[in-house]
Amino acid sequence: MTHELPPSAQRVQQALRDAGSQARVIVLDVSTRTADEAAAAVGCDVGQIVKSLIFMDAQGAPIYVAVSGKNRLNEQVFAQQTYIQLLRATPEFVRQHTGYAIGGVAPFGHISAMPHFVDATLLEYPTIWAAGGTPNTMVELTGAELVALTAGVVVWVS
Ligand code: 5CA
Repeated sequence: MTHELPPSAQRVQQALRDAGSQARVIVLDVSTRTADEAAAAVGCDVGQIVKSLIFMDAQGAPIYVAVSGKNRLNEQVFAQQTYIQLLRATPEFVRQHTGYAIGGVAPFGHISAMPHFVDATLLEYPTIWAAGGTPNTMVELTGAELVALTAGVVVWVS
């Protein structure tokens, strides 16, 4: 129930509802801070976990990339498709632009508008699981819904 969600997770739930999504953020009683922990907590393949990675572009603007939990993003492969050079972000940069702490970054409800990219691998599964705003909340949705809700550009990341 929404009123039981922590504030960051409520923000995710509200963003989903505002966008017309039926997806529901759930609270787990174990850590979902890493992709492996998240997969174990919800009982899915690690490839179904959405790693929400925040980078900086060459101008210092935030970029969001949703990466399958079984993939490691290769910056060269990404740049070949997008012409965007991804630079590592600090935890402070992540929080400043998303409003979420690392380990709980959701694909929705960010403080700053930013371009979204989605790993094509995530579209291979019937459903996927993303962080719900905190390191013990998750939300299940389809890859197509992730793409539609975030206006994400689908790319290969590895
Ligand atoms: N809740 C889980 C599954 S949805 C989760 O958030 N996983 S995650 O992969 O999206 O978040 C952890 C990611 O944060 C790591 O993959 C890593 O890219 C990034 N990260 C971890 N430590 C740092 C750090 N010190 N600075 C910047 N990014 C970091």
